[in-house]
Amino acid sequence: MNEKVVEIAEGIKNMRIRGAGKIARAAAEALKHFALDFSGTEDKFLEEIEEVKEYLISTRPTAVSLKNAVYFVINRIKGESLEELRESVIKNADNFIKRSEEALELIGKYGAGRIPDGATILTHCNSSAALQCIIQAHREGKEIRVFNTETRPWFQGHITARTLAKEGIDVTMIVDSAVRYFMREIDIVVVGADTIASNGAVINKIGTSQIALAANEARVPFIVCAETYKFSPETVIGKLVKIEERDPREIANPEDFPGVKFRNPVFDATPPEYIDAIVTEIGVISPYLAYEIIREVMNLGVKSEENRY
Ligand code: RUB
Repeated sequence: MNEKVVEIAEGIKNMRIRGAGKIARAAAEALKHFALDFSGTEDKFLEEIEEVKEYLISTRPTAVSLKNAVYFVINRIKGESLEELRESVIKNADNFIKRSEEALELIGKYGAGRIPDGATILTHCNSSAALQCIIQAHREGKEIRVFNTETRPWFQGHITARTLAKEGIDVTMIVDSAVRYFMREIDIVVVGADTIASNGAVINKIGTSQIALAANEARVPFIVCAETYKFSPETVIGKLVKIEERDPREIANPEDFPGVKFRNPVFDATPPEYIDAIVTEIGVISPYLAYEIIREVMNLGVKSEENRY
């Protein structure tokens, strides 16, 4: 297997590369490296790229952005000669990365509009899309304050807090279980997404659904920032989103707790009734429009499972 592909795939597996958007762009980059470095016949190219596809997709199970990026690049391969095939993969990968970066910019602009001047925002985990909105609101001159959860067990909240502080934004980090305690101070919750199902349910970092419940109880708006490639075509044909369960040693050393079992699911699903809006690069929508996004934007032929994104 291509060295660079292995490096990227292992980086995604061990979470050196993490966050649904970054994972997607890294997978596109891996396919580009495969094409750049390949030497052999056309048939071998097409055979090996299938192996690379399966390998990349196997690295993390929950974020559909990964599959959508891989299918975006592979479903658009054109050409007969090796040169044409290679160029096509490189072009598609570059195109995906460019579109993904442009999407973030637009999400920032649209999402910032939803953040009132003087708002206290709560965010969870570390989402580039959510941060883009928050930072954009700050750059537009809005006086904002952010509470962010540390996000157990991987502490992705540390990255969020540092990023916001570096931007000069007033940020306060809290433990995940303090969310409801602080909810009375929050004006809006802004989070990202790993996958959005056809019924509008949002799968994001474990704990997101509890935050949504607390926000709903306190009548605090809850918005999700997500590129359209976070929408999952296969949920239209009845597939359930697989929730990743990671090594319990991320929580504690089981040897220190004889007789105790541990579970470590790292994502959960927030039902659409707790979500006020999803901010995408094609506009701010209701979660109930998820099916439309999948059908129109991702050009889904429900007939073929392969025909993703
Ligand atoms: C990251 C996470 C993020 C989403 C969205 O989980 O749940 O909220 O991936 O991020 P992990 P982005 O750290 O386990 O990958 O907006 O950057 O795509």
